[in-house]
Amino acid sequence: MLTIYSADHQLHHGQCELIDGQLLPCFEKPERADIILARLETRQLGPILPAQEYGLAPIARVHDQGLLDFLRSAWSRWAALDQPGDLLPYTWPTRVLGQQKPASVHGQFGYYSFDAGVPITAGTWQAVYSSAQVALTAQQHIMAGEKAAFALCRPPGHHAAADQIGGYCYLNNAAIAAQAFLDQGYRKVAILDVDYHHGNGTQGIFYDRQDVLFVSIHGDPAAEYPFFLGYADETGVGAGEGYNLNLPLPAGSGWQQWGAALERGCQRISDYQPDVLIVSLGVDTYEDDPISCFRLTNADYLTMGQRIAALQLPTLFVMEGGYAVEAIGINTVNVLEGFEGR
Ligand code: OKS
Ligand code: ZN
Repeated sequence: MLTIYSADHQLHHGQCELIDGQLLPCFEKPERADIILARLETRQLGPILPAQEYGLAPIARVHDQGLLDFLRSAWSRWAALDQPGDLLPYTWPTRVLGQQKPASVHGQFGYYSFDAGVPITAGTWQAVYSSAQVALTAQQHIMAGEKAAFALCRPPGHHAAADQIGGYCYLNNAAIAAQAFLDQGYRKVAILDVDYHHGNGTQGIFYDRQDVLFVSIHGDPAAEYPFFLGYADETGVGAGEGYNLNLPLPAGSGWQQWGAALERGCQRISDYQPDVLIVSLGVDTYEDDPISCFRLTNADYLTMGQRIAALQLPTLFVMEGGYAVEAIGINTVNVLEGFEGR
C-alpha cells in the first residue's frame, strides 16, 4: 500500500498537557509518526511518497475562515508578547458566557477551541497545514485509481470541528479528504472512525448531510473524552438523519465487543454503498495505551484490517491517535497488512 508522509509534522511539538491534575509531557509527540514510518519501512508495505500541495482552498471547504486566520497568525501574535511557553487556551465561551469573539489572542483561542489539548508552537501551523496536504495527496491517489492509501497524518484531526479545535486536533484531515472526494465528483463517502475517542469534529461537520455517512466505535462518552458528544442517540439531523452511527462501548472492551461493533458498522457502510471509504485510524484502542481503556491486542489489528478489506471499497486510511509508542508502528501497520491480506 502507498503511504504519504511529510516530515513537517516534527515542527509541532507541544511541551505539556493537563492530565489528572498534572502538567505532563504531551502524549501526542513527533516520535509517534516516526515509529510508524520506521515500521512501514521494515515491513516494506509499499512506496512512501511526499505530500503535494493543494493549498488552503480544500481546507476552507471544511473549516471556518476565522479559525484558519487564527491558526495561521496565533504564534506570531503570541511571540510578539515575548512569552516563554506554548500558547494554550484557558477560558472558553461555555453556556454561562457570551459567544462574541474577543480581540486578544488568548480570548480568540478560547473562542476557537473546546479544550486545552491543543498547544500552539512556532511550527504548529506548518505542521497542521502539511498534515492536511498529506491527506489530500493520498486522496488524489485514490481518485487516480489507487485501491488504497495510507495518509500518515500528524497532528491528527478527528476532534477538530469546522470552527473549534481540541483533543490534539487542529484541522480535520479525514473531513477535508471526504469533502475533496465530493468536490471532485464522488457522490457518497463513508467515514469509519476506529479511534478510541469519538470523532466529534467529523460528526459535527457532516451531521446534517447524507452525502457523508459517519460511523464511529469509541469509549462511551459518559465516561470518556470528549464527554459531550458521541452518544448512541446522535443519529444525524435534517437531511443527515440516519447518516450518523455512534457505537459507544464500555471501558475494558476487548475484541469480542469491539469486533461485534465493527461488524455492525461495516453492515451499515455496506448498505450505504459509498463510492469510497475513509478510515480514521487511531490505535489508542490498544490494551497498553496510556490514556485509553479498551483491550485490543496486536493481532486484533490484523483482523480489523481484514474486515475493512471485505467491504471491497477504495479505502483511504487517515492516521489519528495512539500513544503506546512502543507498539504504535506494529498496530498501525498490522491494520494495513490485514487489509492487504498479508
Ligand atoms: C487530556 C487528555 C485529552 C484526551 C484527548 C484525546 C486525544 C485522542 N489532556 N483523540 O483521538 O486520542
Ligand atoms: Zn484517540
